[in-house]
Amino acid sequence: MKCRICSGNVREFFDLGPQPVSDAFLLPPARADEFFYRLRVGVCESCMMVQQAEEIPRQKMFHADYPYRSSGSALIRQHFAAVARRFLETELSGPDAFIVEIGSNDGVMLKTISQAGIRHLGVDPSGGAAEVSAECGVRVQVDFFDETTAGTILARDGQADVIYSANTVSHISYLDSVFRGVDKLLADNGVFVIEDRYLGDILEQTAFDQIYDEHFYLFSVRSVRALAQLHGLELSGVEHLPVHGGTIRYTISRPGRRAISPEIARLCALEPVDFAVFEGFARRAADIRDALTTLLTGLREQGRRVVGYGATAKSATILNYCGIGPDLIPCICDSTPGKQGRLTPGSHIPVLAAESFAAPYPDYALLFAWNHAEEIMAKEQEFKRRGGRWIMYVPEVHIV
Ligand code: DWN
Ligand code: SAH
Ligand code: ZN
Repeated sequence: MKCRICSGNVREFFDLGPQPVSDAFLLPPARADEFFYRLRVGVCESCMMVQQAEEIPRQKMFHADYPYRSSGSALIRQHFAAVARRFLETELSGPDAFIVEIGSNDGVMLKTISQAGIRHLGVDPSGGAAEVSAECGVRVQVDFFDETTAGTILARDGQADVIYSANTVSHISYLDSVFRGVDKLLADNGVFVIEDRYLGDILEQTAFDQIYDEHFYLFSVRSVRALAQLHGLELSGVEHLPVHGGTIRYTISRPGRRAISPEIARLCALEPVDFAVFEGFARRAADIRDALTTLLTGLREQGRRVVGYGATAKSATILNYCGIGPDLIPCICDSTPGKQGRLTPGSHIPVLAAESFAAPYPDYALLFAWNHAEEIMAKEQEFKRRGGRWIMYVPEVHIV
């Protein structure tokens, strides 16, 4: 297997078996022709980028019915409002400033920029989410960002002071085209700021559910530094954030334009280079699978009712890798309108409205949205008060 970034040799370390499109929630009844592919990941021996073996067509994942909405979490809304305010105070404080966001989804970040009257453009192929953002006053182009899109934006709007992208760049297999586009579009002193799940945290927490179709790459400081360098740009800053269970904000700029943060070298030195670390991760994931299925089977035998909480994209990996279906988890409660009334991909568990969680409360709730544990547990205190227990599987299977 060849690296999609640097053409180096990629060593596979984890085979998660047949997996569906993680956000393809099905209208019942389930159909026999559902799309599956074999999810395998490896690490490049040269640039250290963790990546999938097989690419699936981008239109299968991102389209008018893509259901995820960033604004579904209050903490995520706060996070992106703070990101926007910081840009407004710094990079966007000059005259006629312009920001482009790749993967703007429902406008959770650009809303604040738009309210400040600053020139902006969101680019996102998910038409339904884009519609929501347009209703919030966000200017959006329903498109996949790549070199061609960048050319169109440049000709129409000019260069950008900031190109921002959260939880999206890792979703794009064709990063060569994206970086050529960024190189065209970015002003000389501009910044390309990427926020994405951090490989270091994923390995440490054995959060193997962060591996699914959309997460084509798992970024580390080493691999993003190599990626920027390959495209004539420079990684100048990194910030480690708690969002989504562990995120890094990478600041990429033109060589020599910004001071290089010492945090880059510090984090790189902590990152794994030994293949055994990746093999150990895959072994621990298999242990989690065994412990979780044993626990759920035991609870079923005792006549306990266990429901799921949060029909995340991540849950597709857990459910399909562990072979968990409606016999063990009869339903998953979720606040996203576009997921409710549908079946989870591959595992065919009905998704119900968040309100049905209390009607009546189950004995146990399996928390698939573990990255939002604090927010959800604060909201669902009554469940605990009535004797309900949360089942967690990160960093290992445990009950709280
Ligand atoms: O990277 C990605 C991130 C940003 O979002 C995408 N590839 C797809 C998606 O991943 P995910 O589905 O794993 O994201 P979340 O944020 O863990 O999803 C949380 C789910 O839980 C949503 O479906 C909404 C739901 N939820 C809920 O029902 N009640 C969330 C909260 C906070 C709640 O209170
Ligand atoms: N930035 C938001 C949304 C992340 S979900 C957040 O952090 O919460 C990933 C988003 O990337 C989806 O809305 C999807 O439609 C979008 N996306 C996928 N490929 C893209 C591409 N090539 N260009 C722009 N957006 C893309
Ligand atoms: Zn490589």
